[in-house]
Amino acid sequence: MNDRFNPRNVDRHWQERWSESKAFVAESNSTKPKSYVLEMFPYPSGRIHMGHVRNYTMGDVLARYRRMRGMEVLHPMGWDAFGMPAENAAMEKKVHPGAWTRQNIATMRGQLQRLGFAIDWSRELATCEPEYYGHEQALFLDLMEAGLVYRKESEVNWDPVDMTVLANEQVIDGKGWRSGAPIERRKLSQWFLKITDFAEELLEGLGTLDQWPDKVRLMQENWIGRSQGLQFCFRLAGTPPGGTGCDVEVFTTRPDTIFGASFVALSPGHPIAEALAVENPKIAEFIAECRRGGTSAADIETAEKLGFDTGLEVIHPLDQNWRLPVWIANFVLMDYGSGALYGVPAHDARDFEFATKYKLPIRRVVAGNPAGASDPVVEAETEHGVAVNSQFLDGMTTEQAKAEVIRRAEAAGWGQSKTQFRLRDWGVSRQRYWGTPLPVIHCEKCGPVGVPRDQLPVVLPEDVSFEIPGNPLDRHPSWGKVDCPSCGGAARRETDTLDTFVDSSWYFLRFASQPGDKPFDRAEVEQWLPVSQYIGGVEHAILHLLYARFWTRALKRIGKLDFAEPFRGLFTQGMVTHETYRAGDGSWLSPDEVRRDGDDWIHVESGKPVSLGRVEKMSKSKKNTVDPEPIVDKYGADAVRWFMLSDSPPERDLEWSESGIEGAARFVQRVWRLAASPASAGGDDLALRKKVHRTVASVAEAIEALQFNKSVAALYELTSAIEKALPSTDRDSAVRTLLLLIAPGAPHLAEEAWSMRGEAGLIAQAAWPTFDPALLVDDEVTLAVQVNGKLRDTIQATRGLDKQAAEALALASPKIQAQLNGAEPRKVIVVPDRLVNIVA
Ligand code: ANZ
Ligand code: ZN
Repeated sequence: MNDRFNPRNVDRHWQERWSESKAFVAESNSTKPKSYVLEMFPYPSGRIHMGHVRNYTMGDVLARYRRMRGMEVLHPMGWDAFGMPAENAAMEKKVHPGAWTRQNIATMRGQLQRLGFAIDWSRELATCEPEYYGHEQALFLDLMEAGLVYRKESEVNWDPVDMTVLANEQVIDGKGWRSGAPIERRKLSQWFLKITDFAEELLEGLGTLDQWPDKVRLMQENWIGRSQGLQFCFRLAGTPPGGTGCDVEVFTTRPDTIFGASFVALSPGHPIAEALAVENPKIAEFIAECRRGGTSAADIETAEKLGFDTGLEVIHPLDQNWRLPVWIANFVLMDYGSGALYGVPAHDARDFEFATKYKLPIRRVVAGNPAGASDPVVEAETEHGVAVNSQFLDGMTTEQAKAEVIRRAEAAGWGQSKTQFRLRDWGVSRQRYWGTPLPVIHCEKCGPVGVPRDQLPVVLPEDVSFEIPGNPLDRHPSWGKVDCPSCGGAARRETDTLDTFVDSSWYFLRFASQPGDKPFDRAEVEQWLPVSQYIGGVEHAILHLLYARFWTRALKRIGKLDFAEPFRGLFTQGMVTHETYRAGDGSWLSPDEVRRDGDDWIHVESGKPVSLGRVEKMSKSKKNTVDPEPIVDKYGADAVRWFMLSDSPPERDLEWSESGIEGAARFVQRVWRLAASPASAGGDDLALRKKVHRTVASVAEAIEALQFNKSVAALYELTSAIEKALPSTDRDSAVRTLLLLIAPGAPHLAEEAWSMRGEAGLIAQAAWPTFDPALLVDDEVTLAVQVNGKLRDTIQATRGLDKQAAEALALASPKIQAQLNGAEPRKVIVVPDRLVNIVA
């Protein structure tokens, strides 16, 4: 027997045993209660980073724990394997995106296996393989047949030098990230999924997600962005009065401010603006100017306000003699509301900025109270109050005035109440190679036609080059040439691929069920889903989770599933952070380029002083990353796993430190020494036995609440208690229980010690220890003894002592007898298990 635990040999040994015995293969047909534990699957960027290690360790502890609790656990792993980095690598390193991706997967799979995660590798999948994306194409066709897919012209970021479409994150300060060329907005015909059909449901569904963090639900709520307001039409001046014609439709959430309107603004993409541009080159030029710069809402929000007065005027709906000028303005979004608004500079920040710049009237129509009606407006006042300078609305509260304007508009027929969502339909077209080909064929005669199902998967061609920018699918000599499935004439394939968020919108279904001939088997999926616990980074709080929720609801609507929400529990873990270091010239240095020298830091190579920066999220740009692999080699998988669990609450950031990992490694050895100590010759230790039972209860409670640091703290305590205890039967059994309790977190150590002690089977498959509730109560209590209300002694007593016995005990105390000095107590008050007060 070894006196040191040696992970170098042991880790691999147990990993092989688990794999041979299929210890973590999930049986869909099992009659045990099922539990689906899932961590967000990784993008195969090259190597595992500490964030992955932390994320997957948490899920692993839960999965292993639930298995020990007798559940059939599904804990799978796969690869979110399509995406831009593979194409960038193809351009830079001249390697095929597929080869690059598959190589990365092989490396990262090995790294994950080296950490001993209890994963059902038989269900591994990679979204870049036709065995996966072919089924995605089938699901896309299902949604298409259900009318949830459409094509529409939409703006993209166009890089005029690289001649390619850029994603929003590739536009930096309005310029292409590679070319540095100013980005233009271009219109392209693109595919959309009708997520807006589900806006109300997705919002309401948040109310059922009581095992999600509040902050994530709030972020989703804001993203869906439900607004209640009024939609109405302005008539252009000069059009005949009356009638129901609609010249400029607007949406407002503040109909109460209608008498504060001072202009109407159209989006540069508004049909009226475009029609005017045909006649007027100045307007055309202005629109072109607005198109420069990124398409993201944030880009538009922060850009300087630009406007162009069209010279047109509209009639105020509540005053036939009142004319408002019609402008074209860059801050009006084409795809929100009606693509037009009326501006109220006094009560909207953007309108205020615009009106100030273009010298348009600023008229107060809301005040804190009626007396403030003529107070000057020095900045936009967006708070609610009472209506002023607003004719029949004067004196009404903002809410009353809103309702009154809507009532009048509806009664007179010029407008109607409207619920507007900020959520946009999901544009899924990407003009890229490394993604799921959209299963559509374009025919001159028939229009876009879905690829017949017996021709799926539409496989990406392998023979492509990335020498020239743009989408290689567009240039491929033969891949795009096909016959129209409907008329048989010559047609061409769609060359757009799907947004990779589509791939991650249903992978959790495919993990649960993997038939060859369809995306999933409904009955099997329903065995496992909803996912019991989903764990991942908060950076996915909005898009990924919303898209997955939508996709699930869409499949439910078309009768392919019977549940609406895919993830019952959600946990968002904190980041792994590290100190940062900078050389004298300001450049970042990595942790292994520096060394500590007393309180100072030195650059190893040059010997020059280094300044210590803040503790920040590990990132390549700040060079403060620590590669897990050499750490695992040095300390073993269990020490790394243990450190990931121990130092901070899982939702908070965890600072990586050398001392932290060393502490974890020492703990592993301490447990090993206890496990290796010889069995005793017998004897009881009731105190230790109680400690064990309490620890069993508290570790289970902490793991179930995902408070891993608390479970670790309880195990540190138990370990110390065992170390201090004298040999006894209770001590032997305490060691055995300790091994079971650490098994989810430090599984290699636990298995090795388990087998060394001659226990049968794998500890990974052993039953979680039970506890006796009677032993949880501490039956010693501390009684405070007072004389005339002053504390004079504390005494240990058995819990539940009756009043007489407590009184006798208190009076027997030498300290109390000294206090009483022979006097007879006049009265004794006893609060059971707490206090004895003697009045003398
Ligand atoms: C008049 C008004 C007065 C407005 C006021 C606000 C404050 P939310 O709350 O986000 O739904 N708006 C309407 N269509 C727009 C578009 N296509 N692009 C940009 N802005 C648009 O925003 C609704 C408000 O945003 C609307 O209410 C409208 O301005 C503006 F004191 O109308 B408001
Ligand atoms: Zn055709």
